[in-house]
Amino acid sequence: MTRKLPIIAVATAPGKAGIGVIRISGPQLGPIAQALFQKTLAPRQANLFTLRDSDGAAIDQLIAIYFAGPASFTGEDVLELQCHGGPQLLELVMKRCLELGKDQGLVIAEPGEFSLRAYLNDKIDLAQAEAIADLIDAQSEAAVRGAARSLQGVFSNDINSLIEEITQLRILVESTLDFPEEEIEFLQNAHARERLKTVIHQLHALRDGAKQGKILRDGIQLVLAGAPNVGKSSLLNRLAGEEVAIVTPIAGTTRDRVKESITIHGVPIHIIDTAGLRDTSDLVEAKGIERSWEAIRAADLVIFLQDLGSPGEIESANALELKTQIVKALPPKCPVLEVSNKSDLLMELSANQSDEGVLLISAKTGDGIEALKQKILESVGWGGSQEGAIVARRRHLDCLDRAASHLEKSQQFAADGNISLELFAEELRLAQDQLGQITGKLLPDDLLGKIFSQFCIGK
Ligand SMILES: Nc1nc2c(ncn2[C@@H]2O[C@H](COP(=O)(O)OP(=O)(O)OP(=O)(O)O)[C@@H](O)[C@H]2O)c(=O)[nH]1
Ligand SMILES: [Mg+2]
Repeated sequence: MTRKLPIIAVATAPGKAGIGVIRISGPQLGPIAQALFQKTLAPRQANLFTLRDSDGAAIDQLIAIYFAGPASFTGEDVLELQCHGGPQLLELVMKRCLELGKDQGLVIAEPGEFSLRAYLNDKIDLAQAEAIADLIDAQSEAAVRGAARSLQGVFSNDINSLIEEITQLRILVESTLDFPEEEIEFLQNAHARERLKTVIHQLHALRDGAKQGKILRDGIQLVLAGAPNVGKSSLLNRLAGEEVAIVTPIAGTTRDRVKESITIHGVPIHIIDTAGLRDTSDLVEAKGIERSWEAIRAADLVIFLQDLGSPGEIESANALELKTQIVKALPPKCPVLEVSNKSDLLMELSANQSDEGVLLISAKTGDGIEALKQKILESVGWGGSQEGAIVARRRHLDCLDRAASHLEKSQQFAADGNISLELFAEELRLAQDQLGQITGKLLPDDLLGKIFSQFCIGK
């Protein structure tokens, strides 16, 4: 994981393009640059070169830029070769570089190895390294901006200032540990409880922000579920703005899940239209329905769609039964949005009049769709503002959750009648460890390998 050999990889996407960039990083690239260009390159200058094969034949005319470590992305010496962007050509340039760098041990980089080196050389912390990957994978403009903010260190700075405050509190507490009789007095004089309360408050705010950041990064898996013919596929088409799924008046039209991604106010929403839920003896339909349940079990949000056009008693009883089944199948904390479709069939009802929190829409006319979009964002806890938003991952949320629970425990050990400064301090330490894992301080090695191996090669 921490090999010191020089590494090389194509940094640009595969395929044909105007240029393709190859990046080389190593503790000392002087000899490799010398072998490639027969001269010493001045740092941070564009140098036009013709790269030649061992027999002198030209491979490409390229621009080389040399960054002397530590003032480079990885913190090591870095050579960037801007070649023409053909896959075969880049392969040839790579091959020639590997030949010329053989004596220095030049090898092909592993996925994420450039970013890993940047992290290990303290150029960026772990949350920033992750933000690079997130910036590249961003699915919306808002996600790009969020990732850029994380990369600039906005998220890391918040985490670090929280760690700093916990450290201060720990220093205070631990310096009093040897004087147990002064515990209560200490807590009062040092305002330890108030300070802890403030830290918890800040952590909650940070967690709320990270929750938004996770939505921005990953989007929301929105499952359209309900009985056959209620208009699930019509709603998918309406939200997507095109005819993605087949719509017919025949109950049981949709079999396979139909997926389409949209964005609502910059938030990526991955919509999954499913087979209508009912008892059936049709083998194909039954398989489709099993897939509907699978989708519901993995959802971030389920829209339970009903048909206003068939409001009979049997239908209502069936809908209630179905809703109970869906709620049972949901993953923890997954909200269900009850929506009634075909409001156009009920002229006497106004489209935004809702009955016990049930939203009325018409997939056919588009009535109520804007309100539904708002409701979708609200239901998953999207705060509405992208200003200052960062991107975050499940890993970050888990660390923040664990840190919060340690801080809450430490609060218990500072409560009257249950005071234990030792346990108070210990919980503070555990909370601090969790926060440190976000930026990469105190991270187990195997976890580090796992995180970076998910990056693509050349990153
Ligand atoms: N009047 C009216 N008809 C609608 C509306 N939405 C859907 N329909 C009709 O209802 C029928 C069923 O629509 P679909 O979208 O195929 O319903 P579904 O829930 O996907 O059905 P399955 O795939 O069979 O589960 C079609 O004839 C649609 O044209 C609506 O808002 N108003
Ligand atoms: Mg359908």
